[in-house]
Amino acid sequence: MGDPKSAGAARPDERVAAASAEIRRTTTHWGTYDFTVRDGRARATAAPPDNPFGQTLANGLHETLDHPLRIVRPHVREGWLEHGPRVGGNRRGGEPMVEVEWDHAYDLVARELARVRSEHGDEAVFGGSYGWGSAGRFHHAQSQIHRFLNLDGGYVSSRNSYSVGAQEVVLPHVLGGPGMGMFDWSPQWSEIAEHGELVVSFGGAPLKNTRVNQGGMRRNRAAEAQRACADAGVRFVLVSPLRDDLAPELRAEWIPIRPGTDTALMLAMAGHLAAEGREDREFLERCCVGYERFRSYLLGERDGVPKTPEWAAEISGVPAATVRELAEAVSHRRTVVSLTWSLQRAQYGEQPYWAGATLAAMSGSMGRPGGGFAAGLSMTHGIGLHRGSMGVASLPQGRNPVRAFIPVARVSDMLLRPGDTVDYDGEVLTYPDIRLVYWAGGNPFHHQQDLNKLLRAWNRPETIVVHDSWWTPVARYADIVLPVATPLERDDLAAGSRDTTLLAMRRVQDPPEGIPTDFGAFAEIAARRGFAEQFTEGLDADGWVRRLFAETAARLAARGVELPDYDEFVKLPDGVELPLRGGDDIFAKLRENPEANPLATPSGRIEIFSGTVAGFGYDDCPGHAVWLAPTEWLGSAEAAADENLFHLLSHQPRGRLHSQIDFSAASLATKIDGREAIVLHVDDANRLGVADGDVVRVSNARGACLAAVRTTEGILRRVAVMATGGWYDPVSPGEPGSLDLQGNPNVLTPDIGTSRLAQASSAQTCLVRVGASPEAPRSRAYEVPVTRRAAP
Ligand SMILES: Nc1nc2c(c(=O)[nH]1)N[C@H]1C(S)=C(S)[C@@H](COP(=O)(O)OP(=O)(O)OC[C@H]3O[C@@H](n4cnc5c(=O)[nH]c(N)nc54)[C@H](O)[C@@H]3O)O[C@H]1N2
Ligand SMILES: Nc1nc2c(c(=O)[nH]1)N[C@H]1C(S)=C(S)[C@@H](COP(=O)(O)OP(=O)(O)OC[C@H]3O[C@@H](n4cnc5c(=O)[nH]c(N)nc54)[C@H](O)[C@@H]3O)O[C@H]1N2
Ligand SMILES: [Mo]
Repeated sequence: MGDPKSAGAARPDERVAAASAEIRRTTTHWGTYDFTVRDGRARATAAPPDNPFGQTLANGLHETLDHPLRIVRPHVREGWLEHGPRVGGNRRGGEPMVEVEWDHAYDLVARELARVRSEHGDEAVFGGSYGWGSAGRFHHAQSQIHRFLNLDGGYVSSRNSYSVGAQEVVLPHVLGGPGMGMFDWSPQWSEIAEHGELVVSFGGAPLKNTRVNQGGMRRNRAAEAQRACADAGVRFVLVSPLRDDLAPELRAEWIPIRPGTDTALMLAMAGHLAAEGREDREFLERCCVGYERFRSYLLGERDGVPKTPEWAAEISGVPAATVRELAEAVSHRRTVVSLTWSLQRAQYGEQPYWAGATLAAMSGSMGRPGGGFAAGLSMTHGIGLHRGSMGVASLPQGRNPVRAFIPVARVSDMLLRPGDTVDYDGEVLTYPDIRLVYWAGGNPFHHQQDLNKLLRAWNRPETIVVHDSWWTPVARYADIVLPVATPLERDDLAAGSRDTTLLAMRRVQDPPEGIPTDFGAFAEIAARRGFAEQFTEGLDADGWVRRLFAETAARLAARGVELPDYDEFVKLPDGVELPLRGGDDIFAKLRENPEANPLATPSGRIEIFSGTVAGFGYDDCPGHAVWLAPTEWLGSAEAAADENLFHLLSHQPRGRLHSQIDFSAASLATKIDGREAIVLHVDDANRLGVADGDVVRVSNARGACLAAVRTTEGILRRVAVMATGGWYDPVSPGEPGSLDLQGNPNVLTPDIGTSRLAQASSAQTCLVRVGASPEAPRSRAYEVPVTRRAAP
């Protein structure tokens, strides 16, 4: 195996012709790839020949495996190793990490779990462990950690997602069903191509977002599916601060809008339809409840403010004539009201979703083919391509005896304010007193807002255990790090969500010597905790993958679909194509017969007004869609007084998945001199006296980072866009408030809930000051942190 730090990594263009070379195919969240393997090591990465769009994020993938940033031994933070766990004031991230023996590391984790559970109870363990992890049904990190912690006595969990946290909570009240179900109820691209006439796209459907798909994908088809709509003559209107949010091939009209004001625009479109009597009265009366009450709000009968195009123009910056024209078009044409997920990742993020669903219900297109409401078309690859799922088996997680949970984005508040209460979807939750945090497969130093607040919160628990494969930010900020195999070093079953291929993931190479999978590490700790047998059920990883395959085969057989024998299946490079099940078009059925096909809302209808939500009495999320001015936006007095204040949007990166392998060639190619870019309008850059490539300081009261300027004319003035996922790289690691050199927007974003209803992330509600930076120290995000060996 050799020293992984010196193992020569092949160049991406090195297509090996040697006779001993072998091609191995496996799947990642960003696609299926062929690896050239020689002498047991991966030498080159390529997309399968029939997937020309698939290469985007693969560039250099094999080079990440034997990279110096790989963690090859367990490590313990120096202060923790020498003085043991302590409450509060820990210096995580600011002390050297000390290499220890595997047995020692496993013993430490097992003893610490035992101590915390006996001294403080099972509610003192936080195992929410949010994160995308990797593709694979068995080695899925969240399933593994949750199964492990459940058998160990349970854990405080987290609910909902960063992706769609507001939609998941509000839409069940409005449209019924699980909030995630909305993806399968949305009109699909093929239906839009066939029947649709107009797509009004709030925030767009950027192709960069279709480069990823949870669980993987066999072929990238999103670009062709979108283009088929344009070719069929569907008109696209892009309402977004950023012109790039729709592919140029769609020839969209671009309506720039102030961030965070889409609700006002939608309400004014609805208000225009109401004032003109152009709404779909028949559908509203038969299939919806609460329209009259909403209508009186639109007309200003209750608050004295009619929601007119002029009113919305003032708020959103979209000219009144455009609002009027758009409203008319929506009511005349078969229309999809389409929203990106990022609209809800903002303060009052419930509102654009409720307003969008309401506008669609008024439009005449809801429940008709190729029309209606779409929540997240193309936000990951499969959404809009397929409805339903293949129904592949997953690892059973068991039962969690601990009831306490948090809305996922409230993690810092939980750690900072044990015993305090928080409103959530009609409940009052109490934050538990967390002593031990265990994370596998996620990176809170990527995903959480207000990283300086997170750091203060992160320093409170007694012990933090992390599994990761590289020196990622979350690994650097742990007390005990257990390095694990990467997905390219495991055999598994891949089944992407809303994908149609069941594929064998074949390990491309073995992990560095001694490195276990997450499963292997948990099995070792389970043995020390006395429940190895329950955790493994006597199976090794191969046995488990075979069991999941057999279970899948049995499920499919019941649906009349036959799978080959497992040993035959793993040899099929193209896997098996499977039919999807589930994913009804519930709105078509509702329109057809609401009595026979009620929605899963209290009334069985679309709840334009929800008595349930109104009954919660939340001032920040009343009983129907409303406009509420956010605390940070370009319409604020603060922004009006200072033209160097910008609205910062932090969107998904085009060169990687979140923060994963941020040091890869594909990710570095999107940076400028190893640092994240900030996109500014040319006029703004000129006014600030900065040009392309210059380093600027981006700051507000919460924090500051450096970023490199990239100018364009395709952005609304006074808006700045940064990609998420650059590895947090503070000048003084471990010290809250320290300048981040990499350009991680989450040192700037606010950590506030969307509202008392969903408490979801509000990352997009963020004003920053941008100014030239006299100094531009290099980012050291990809340097190996200070480590040492334990004294013998
Ligand atoms: N400002 C701002 N912040 C955001 C967003 C935004 O739009 N703006 N978007 C939010 C959204 S939608 C999301 S989904 C989150 C994403 O947040 P995360 O899902 O937490 O981000 P990832 O970078 O995917 O983190 C995965 C981590 O797990 C590790 N890993 C991968 N596979 C495995 C495995 O098999 N085992 C183990 N043990 N580790 C593994 C990776 O190395 C990485 O450190 O970010 C959110 N944060
Ligand atoms: N390449 C790549 N693709 C990904 C991911 C990734 O990490 N990398 N992550 C995946 C994940 S986990 C998720 S949840 C999805 C997220 O999907 P989204 O959340 O929808 O994606 P974003 O890229 O954050 O935002 C899309 C666009 O919305 C626009 N926007 C932001 N705020 C506003 C606003 O107030 N009004 C309007 N009209 N537009 C606005 C921005 O210009 C932005 O470019 O993406 C997925 N796809
Ligand atoms: Mo997400």
